[in-house]
Amino acid sequence: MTASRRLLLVNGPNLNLLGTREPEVYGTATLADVVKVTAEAAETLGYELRAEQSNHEGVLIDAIHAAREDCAGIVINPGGLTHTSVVLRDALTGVSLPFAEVHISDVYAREEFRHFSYLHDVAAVRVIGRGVDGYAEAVRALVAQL
Ligand code: CA2
Repeated sequence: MTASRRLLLVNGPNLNLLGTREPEVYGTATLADVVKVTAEAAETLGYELRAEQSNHEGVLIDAIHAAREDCAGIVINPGGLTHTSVVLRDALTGVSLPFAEVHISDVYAREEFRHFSYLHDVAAVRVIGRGVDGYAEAVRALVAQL
């Protein structure tokens, strides 16, 4: 498959815990469910999905850098790094791939420290507070721009 028909899905720290705790905030779907719905949305549009999750910032940066070689765009839920990481922002802008920022919960309805995103002004697409379905929405909106 050519680079133009592949997307990278990145899930950041603690998202491996999806479906195990805080269902009132994040729902009951697991990370495996997230990967499945996102891959299905991509495949429907003729794209293959590669999925990565890590609790380590450097591993996420390496995955983003690798996408430069063989992906057309990135769907990312950076978890808490959204609100803290210049490094992640620099990686995403550095590879010059369009990306969609996804948040399962409505960060604007939560604590003030979740209201700021280091990605807000550089993301091609932002999908916030739509639950796990937001990943599929992000794929569709991102692919529409490719
Ligand atoms: O709403 C989102 O998707 C977030 O990106 C999730 C992050 C949070 O820090 C952001 O403010 C919003 C947290 C991910 C941790 O996910 C867990 C899931 C289940 C149980 C515990 C943590």
